[in-house]
Amino acid sequence: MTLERTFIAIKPDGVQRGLVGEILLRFERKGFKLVGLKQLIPSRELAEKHYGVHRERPFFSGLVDFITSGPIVAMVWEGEGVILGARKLIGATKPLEAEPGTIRGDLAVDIGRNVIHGSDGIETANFEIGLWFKSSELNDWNPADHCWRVE
Ligand code: IDP
Ligand code: MG
Repeated sequence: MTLERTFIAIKPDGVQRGLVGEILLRFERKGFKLVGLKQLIPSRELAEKHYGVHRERPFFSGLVDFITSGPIVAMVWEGEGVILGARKLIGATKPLEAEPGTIRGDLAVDIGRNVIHGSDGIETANFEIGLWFKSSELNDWNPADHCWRVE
């Protein structure tokens, strides 16, 4: 396993439903490290770049409408294997197929309102982190309980 960073965003439905704390808790409790966090209403240009791979899909414009409809909480989390680990915490894209215990499995039913985004691989993570954050918005720091974590 290598030390990685991944881009995670709580989508407008998660913010509107008051799920920000619940979601942050799951990542913190797991043992991942928060290195960047901000709330913003994404521009259409930013949302279209973020979901560029889905540009030809029928749901694309509705997805961009939704993502730009209100504040999202954008984050970067760091840890060993955090990219796949975060996808496991998040659960399957279709919330009804997501396992109970996952964020989508516990908190959502609709694929168009599935609460959270997570990068799906190293290249995507690097692209998305660079798209949403300036390097000055990301912090290198060592948790005070560092010595209790497995090296
Ligand atoms: P992911 O978020 O699990 O990585 P992707 O396949 O990358 O899933 O799709 C991006 C987002 O687009 C999904 O989270 C979901 O909100 C939306 N989406 C994907 N497929 C559909 C669909 O068939 N109908 C409506 N929205 C969809
Ligand atoms: Mg995806």
